[in-house]
Amino acid sequence: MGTLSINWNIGFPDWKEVFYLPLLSALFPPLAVLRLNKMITESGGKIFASNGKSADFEATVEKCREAGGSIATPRSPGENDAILYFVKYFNTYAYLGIKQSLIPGKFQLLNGAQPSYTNWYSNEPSGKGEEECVEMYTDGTWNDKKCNKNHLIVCQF
Ligand SMILES: [Ca+2]
Repeated sequence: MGTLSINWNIGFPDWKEVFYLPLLSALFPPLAVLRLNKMITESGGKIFASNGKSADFEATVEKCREAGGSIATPRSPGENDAILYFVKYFNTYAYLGIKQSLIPGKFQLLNGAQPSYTNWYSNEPSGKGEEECVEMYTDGTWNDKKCNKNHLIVCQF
């Protein structure tokens, strides 16, 4: 085995490739190149990746799960920036792993936890129950939005 590459047409690398990424990218030039090209970003030990494709919220959650990760969920300014990199690169908003709770206008992580970090655009969230998902704008701020838009798939591992 001399080379190792990720087939972005099929999906994301599986968790083993991601887990051993630092080692692998030292050993296998293609991964190092991938990293150099910033198709993968990191913050605080968390890895974020995008395949440049778009999907609605539910499909994004599913694609990320299939890839062995989960939909990107920023918990700090650094993680927000790591996701923002892709949003800017592909110039496409991305859904985040944050959703409206049972209380209209109140948002929570997909596991039900309260977000410890938020980056709402001014006067957002504004949906008053009509906008259950959260999208990231190209300046990194957040907006509550309906879940059926075609947005950039960004996953975390
Ligand atoms: Ca809104």
